[in-house]
Amino acid sequence: MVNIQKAAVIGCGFVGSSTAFAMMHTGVFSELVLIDVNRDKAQGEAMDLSHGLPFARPMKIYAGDYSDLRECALIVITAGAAQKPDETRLDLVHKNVGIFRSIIPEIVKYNKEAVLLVVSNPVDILTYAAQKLSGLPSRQVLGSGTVLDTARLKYLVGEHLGVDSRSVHAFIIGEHGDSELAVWSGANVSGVDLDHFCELCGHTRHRENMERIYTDVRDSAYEIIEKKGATYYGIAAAVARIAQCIVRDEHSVLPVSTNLHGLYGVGDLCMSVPTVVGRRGAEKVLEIEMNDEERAEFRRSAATLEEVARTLQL
Ligand code: 6V0
Repeated sequence: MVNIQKAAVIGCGFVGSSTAFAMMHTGVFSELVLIDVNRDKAQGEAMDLSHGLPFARPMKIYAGDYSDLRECALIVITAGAAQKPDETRLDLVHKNVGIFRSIIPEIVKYNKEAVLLVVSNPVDILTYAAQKLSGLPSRQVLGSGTVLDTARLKYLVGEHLGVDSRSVHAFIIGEHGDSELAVWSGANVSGVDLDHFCELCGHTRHRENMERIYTDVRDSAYEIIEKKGATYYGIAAAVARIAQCIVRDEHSVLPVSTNLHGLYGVGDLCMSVPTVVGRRGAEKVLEIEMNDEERAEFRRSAATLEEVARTLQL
């Protein structure tokens, strides 16, 4: 039996603790378990977060161990090494797959019903690893994928056009990393085709501007890491949004990382594409329209990940 309002965060570093903070403020959880290999860190974060509870909704936040995962409906995994300046997300792969080899069996020992939400990088490869290592149905194991990158895209397009980023409908898909792509062909502002909206705003050099925005999105993690050492608030907000979709069974469409199982011509591999997210995890993967150029870029992104996945022996 799971308690739909009980969740856990494994890994209480920058990302895990910020995610716990964002989840606490959604008001939809009654219990949040924090687990870290460094127990003091988990305890310190739990204390600090709990002191903010008089300003939030009543719930319990505590440091626990794997047996406390019983009854959780959602387990968020942010444990692992983070990118250093000049390191790509794919550089982290062997270190973090090693950590997942110890964490995932512990999770399924106590809970086979929770949705596992992978955040650690490289998120697509680690989502795939978590699917294989857990043996759970693949829809039950998803990654935060390009939900953050898509938020960055919406924010920058919104700034460029002077509109609320929530009115911008566009997706970054593929790898959460250097080979990701923007699906400009389907982008719109509340139903108005993006090119047309740009013209209405008096913007010329559309392609050049969108190219710049895409590059800024793709490289923003590098820039933030260069300036402040890590990224965590944006991803925390993205994870809290996904967590809320799961707990409230919202069936929202989000570009989470999920196993494509042959869709888009991609085999047994996790990548981000728009997906219906609800109580059972990645409930339906959508095959969206793309132009030929985007399709070719998507295939290149898949090939990058396939090459890495092949080396892992999962
Ligand atoms: P951090 O601040 O070093 O925290 C990592 C935490 O994991 C530490 O507290 C460790 O003690 C803990 N940890 C390590 N091994 C284990 C283990 N076996 N069991 C339990 N806990 C463990 O890193 P940070 O929080 O900045 O980043 C965490 C991960 O998130 C990294 O892999 C990042 O690359 C990744 N990010 C993913 C993003 C995304 O969009 N998906 C965005 C930002 C960072």
